[in-house]
Amino acid sequence: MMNGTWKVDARDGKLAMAHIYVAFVALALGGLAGLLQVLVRSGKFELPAGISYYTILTTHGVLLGLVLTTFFIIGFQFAAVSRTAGTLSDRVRFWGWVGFWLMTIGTAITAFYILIGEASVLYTFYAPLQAHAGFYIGLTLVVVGSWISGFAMFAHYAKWKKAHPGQVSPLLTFMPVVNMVLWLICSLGVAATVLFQLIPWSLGYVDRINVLVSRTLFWYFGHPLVYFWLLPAYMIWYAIIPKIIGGKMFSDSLARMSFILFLIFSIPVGFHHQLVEPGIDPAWKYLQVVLTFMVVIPSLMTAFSMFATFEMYGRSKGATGLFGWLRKLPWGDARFFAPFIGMLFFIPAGAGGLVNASHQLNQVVHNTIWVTGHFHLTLATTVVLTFFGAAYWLIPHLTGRVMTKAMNRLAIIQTIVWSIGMIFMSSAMHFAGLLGAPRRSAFSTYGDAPQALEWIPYQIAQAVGGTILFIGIILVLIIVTNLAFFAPKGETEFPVAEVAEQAERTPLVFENWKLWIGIAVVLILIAYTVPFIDMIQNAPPGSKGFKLW
Ligand code: HAS
Ligand code: CU
Repeated sequence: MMNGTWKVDARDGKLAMAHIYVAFVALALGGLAGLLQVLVRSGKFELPAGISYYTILTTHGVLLGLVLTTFFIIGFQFAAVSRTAGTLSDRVRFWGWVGFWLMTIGTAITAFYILIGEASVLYTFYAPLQAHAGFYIGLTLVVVGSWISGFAMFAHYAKWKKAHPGQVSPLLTFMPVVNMVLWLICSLGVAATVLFQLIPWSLGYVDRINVLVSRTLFWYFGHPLVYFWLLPAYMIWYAIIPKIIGGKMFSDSLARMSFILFLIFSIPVGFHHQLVEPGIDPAWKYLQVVLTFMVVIPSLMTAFSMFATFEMYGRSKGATGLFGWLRKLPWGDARFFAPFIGMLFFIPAGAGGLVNASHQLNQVVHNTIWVTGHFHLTLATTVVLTFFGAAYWLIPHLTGRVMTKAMNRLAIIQTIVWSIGMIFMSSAMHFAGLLGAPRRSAFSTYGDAPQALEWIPYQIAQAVGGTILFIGIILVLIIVTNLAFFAPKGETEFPVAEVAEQAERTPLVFENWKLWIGIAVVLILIAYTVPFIDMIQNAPPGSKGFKLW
């Protein structure tokens, strides 16, 4: 079943492609918004027709942070479970389509309210900023749709397990299941604040909102959200890249263990986004920072595992010396090159994350554009370049086409353009942030204050980088359109790696869901119960809604 010619069923392919189309449309529109932002922030450009900077910024964050990611991930995961656990049943596929349409309709509703200027509350929609209720209702549909798709994947997994008693499930089915369990547990938090706080408040049923509770529920969701984005990139690194380079996976067990560690540790850590927030006892912040450092471990395991895979492969091809194996890697293959550059960027990106998570250092960088620099390395480079690299084989596999040499070359150029653009933009953001430049802010010289004037060269570098990145977006859209509609017909492999011979057999314990979900729930209760009770018992009167745009 693990052979290279195994194909995703055409009907499952359609479901996956539907998600992928929406993802890339979101990339096109969200990328355009991003271009406008860096131009505005350079101070050399003003938005026409009285459009608000914050409307554009909300469009950008929602389309790229929430829509591109969620749609690509669910599409990719449907393809992955179909490829490795067999064709979806009609029922599972039907529910997959229900999920898709709910998410798409929800996205359209949310986008409508953002574009008419009724919801310029940014992608984190922090209270007391108040959007039109339609914004929150649209987002609710997106989340409910994603739950339905998650349950469809669980049902597919359960069917496989039933047909294969006592066997370890395929890695690329196990991993999507972990990711959807993670997503399900964490999105309960955002569902709670949206349904019980934000919607009644925006409809005027209640006048005031408990801001701290709503932000806490948001970050209970918001941090695992970033791992929901990251884990599909890790699926590609662990289970697909080794096959693309012609090697083997270092260890199946290690990959599963790192995913389980993400499931356990990625939720009880939301306070690291609230370290400067009053109303949370420092002891509880401390506990959640410790847990944040725990969730770094599976990323370090991943780094180790990737190095091991590359080195094992290089040495099997006769490489010598400490780094000789680097020369044996297939640099000319965009399916490898784009994700590899993503890995490389994750080294400084992850280091920046450790800075953010350190309570004292967070005082320096919080709410500065440093943080924006951080997530443009993690999400907009590491994760996104990996997704691009996957699209280069996934789309032709699903549409029955092949990538031409010319398109592969363009994809290599795309990766280089992206890297250059991001080095300019993200470095400038990090430096400007250290000098105190705020995030979530339109261009402002604060009455030509000397400190604000120091930021300007960096904001111009940001604009240069952002413009280069926009060219990168145009290039990837050209490639994706070609692969979906114009590339020559043919067979493209959906690569799935095999495990190295010397690796240990995978134990079944990784699929003891009661155990892992149980531990996750216990840690969540330990990390959140007392501070949450505090927040409710000592609640201030609450805030009315504000529309500051
Ligand atoms: Fe983060 C803020 C801490 C990872 C995304 N983060 C954000 C926000 C986003 C985001 C979107 O503690 C902004 C939210 C907002 O709007 O306010 N982050 C961390 C930590 C990690 C981390 C500790 N973040 C991510 C990932 C993201 C992401 C992943 C998206 C995908 N982050 C924070 C904190 C804040 C924050 C605070 C709040 C800041 C504030 O004050 O507001 C860790 O998970 C990072 C661990 C990663 C590593 C790197 C391992 C390296 C690997 C690559 C190996 C390379 C190879 C190739 C094999 C330790 C795996 C090598 C080859 C050669 C030849 C060299
Ligand atoms: Cu976080």
